[in-house]
Amino acid sequence: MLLVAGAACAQSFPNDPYYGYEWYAPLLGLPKAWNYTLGSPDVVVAVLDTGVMADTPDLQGRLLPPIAAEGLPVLDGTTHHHGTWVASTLAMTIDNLIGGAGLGNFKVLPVTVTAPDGSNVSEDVASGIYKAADAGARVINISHSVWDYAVLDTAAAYARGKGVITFIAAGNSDMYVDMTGYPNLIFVSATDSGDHRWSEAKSDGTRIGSSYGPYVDLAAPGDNILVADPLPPTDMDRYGLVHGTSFASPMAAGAAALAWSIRPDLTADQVLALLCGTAKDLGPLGRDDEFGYGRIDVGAMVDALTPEPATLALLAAGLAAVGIGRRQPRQAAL
Ligand SMILES: [Ca+2]
Ligand SMILES: [Ca+2]
Repeated sequence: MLLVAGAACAQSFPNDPYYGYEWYAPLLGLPKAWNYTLGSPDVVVAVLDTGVMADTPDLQGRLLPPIAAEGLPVLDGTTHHHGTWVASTLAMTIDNLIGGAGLGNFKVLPVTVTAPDGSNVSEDVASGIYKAADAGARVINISHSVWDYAVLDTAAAYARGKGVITFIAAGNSDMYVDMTGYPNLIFVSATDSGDHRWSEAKSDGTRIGSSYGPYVDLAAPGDNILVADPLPPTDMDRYGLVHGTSFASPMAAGAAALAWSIRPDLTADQVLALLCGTAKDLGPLGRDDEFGYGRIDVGAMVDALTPEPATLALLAAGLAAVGIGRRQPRQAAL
């Protein structure tokens, strides 16, 4: 299953014209990962959001027929573009001479979890988790904050029982949030190009930035992220740069999907051990509230995966020894 893409040797790889905007791609070691796989179409990542625009040029061939949470209509993504932004962060087609590159050429399952006005309730998002897990998703991404995380965690436990990992955005309050206790939700905070927690002043003087706290498991880039934007015209015809933990979470989801693209036999526990064990430790030594176990490092993850199967076993054993495992108490819960 290890693929060595011949095109990876070409100077212009990947040939996507806006790839130069993706400062985070080399930081994450994506080109190294792409030497092994461009992402398997057998790995399905569910995007629980506002729907995804099916005519997005860079998502052609990536999208499965969309579904919706119980009682909600399937939205086509034309009114609220958030879902298309998230899906494109994850799965813009790599090296197709169009736009940018996602993390891999996975299949995306759009799952509408918002009402037509863009609002959502926790139960709808939870319903989306059950539906995505039953539809064959291997990875679930939720780029929404909700009122009741307990109902989501219960649904994510069901998904985890089927071998599915559920990633969720940490939130954009720029504040410490004293929250713990949802071991089946993998919370992702956002970093900037300096590997600091993303935090910035808005024009009205208030601040926006990644929320953080003891609930954060991992960090990933979430500032100036290239997305396909259905809104024409812009100076980057149908592309734009966005920020928020909404775009950090799909990066972590994409990293998990890349791990499964290379080694489909891995368990969810092994993939999480890989992600956390190879993440770049930032801030205070070890796990901390801003970055969790660190900023995902896809290149290091691939290094740990590819040379020797024994490396993975050692890594998982090492993490288990320090208490990282889903059956452990929350403080060590990954
Ligand atoms: Ca592309
Ligand atoms: Ca740290």
